[in-house]
Amino acid sequence: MSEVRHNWTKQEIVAIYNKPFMELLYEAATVHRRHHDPNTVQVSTLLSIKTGGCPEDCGYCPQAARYHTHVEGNDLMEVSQVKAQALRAKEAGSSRVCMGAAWRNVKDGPEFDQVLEMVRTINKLDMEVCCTLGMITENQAHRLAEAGLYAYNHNLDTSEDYYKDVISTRAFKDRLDTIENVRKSNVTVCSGGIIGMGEALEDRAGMLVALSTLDPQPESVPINALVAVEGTPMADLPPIPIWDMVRMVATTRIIMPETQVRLSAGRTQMSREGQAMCFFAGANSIFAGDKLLTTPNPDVNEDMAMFKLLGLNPQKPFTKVSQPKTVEAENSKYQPLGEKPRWSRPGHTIERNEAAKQNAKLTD
Ligand code: SAM
Ligand code: DTB
Ligand code: SF4
Repeated sequence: MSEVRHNWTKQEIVAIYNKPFMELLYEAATVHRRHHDPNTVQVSTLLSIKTGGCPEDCGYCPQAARYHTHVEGNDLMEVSQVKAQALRAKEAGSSRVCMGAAWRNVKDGPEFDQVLEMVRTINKLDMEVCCTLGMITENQAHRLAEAGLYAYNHNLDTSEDYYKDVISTRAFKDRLDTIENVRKSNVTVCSGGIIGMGEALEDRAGMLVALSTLDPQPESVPINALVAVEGTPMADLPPIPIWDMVRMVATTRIIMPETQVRLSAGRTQMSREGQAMCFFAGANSIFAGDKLLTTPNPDVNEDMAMFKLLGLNPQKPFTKVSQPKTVEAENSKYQPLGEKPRWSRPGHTIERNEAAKQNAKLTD
């Protein structure tokens, strides 16, 4: 019988998170070994294909146009540039490329067609392709699937309750709707969140309830530590203790045993010992490359040295799910529908987001 449960409660999750540290680690490592090779870690490379200028107000994000940050906006990258970067990532030992765009949602048209071509190109390099492009419709998910997309990243980021304190330009339900649309295609779901945004433990647990009660559970769950970027509303939040990261990873591993848990943003602040504890607690994926989307990440050579030290091996592509077949644009079954989906715009006021926006007006 499958060990995967879809009825976890917030109380149960809080109780797991709060276990004595050694018991938590032991339990998580035991679950990890039953479902995964503990010496294998999947390595993804992030590529920001469209940087900055985003209309959303996510309080953590340096790419939101309304805040004044170090990020300079760029147009969508060319397919040839993306191919060159993917080849570099492959040579460096990466099995997956994750392409991020600072969009609220995908719009049918030449830019989306260009992204579909990027997906085809990378899949033909025999690498897993992931995209994170904001909200998408079911038709757009099918078109990405046909192009050969392996995974779609769309984070819940925090609990439904705390979401209202972080973002006012869309609602938690919009995120769930996109995940549902992805699920209607053959693309795997990558969804997780951020800790260190000033949320309570109940919010961390609330996010894990929302993720673990999805059926099926996401194939991958990134756990990010907030990268506090100057100019964003969360610039002054203190870094989270490593213990919180380990507890979050361990709890995620226990309640989502088959999922790949990704130790994501925030690794530049973590020692090797800290990261080793996360791997022991069940993390089995990382983002590699000297940049995340717009902020620094550890040097690739340092990561490879850490892998050697810990006896970890990079996971081969398509180990968990087989490679999708790419359908060429001219043979596509799905045509653009030109839909105008009604994603919500709650538009409530979030004090710290408002203050950062006002500050940006003064400094621009
Ligand atoms: N615009 C799309 C969206 O929001 O879904 C895709 C790109 S967005 C940058 C992808 C994810 O990056 C966010 O959901 C969030 O989890 C993460 N992220 C953004 N800024 C971050 C930060 N400062 N620290 C940690 N994670 C961050
Ligand atoms: C995810 O969960 N983390 C990645 C990826 N999915 C797209 C992004 C982290 C971004 C950190 C801030 C930045 O570099 O802009
Ligand atoms: Fe835009 Fe995504 Fe950043 Fe939010 S997280 S501001 S949607 S790029």
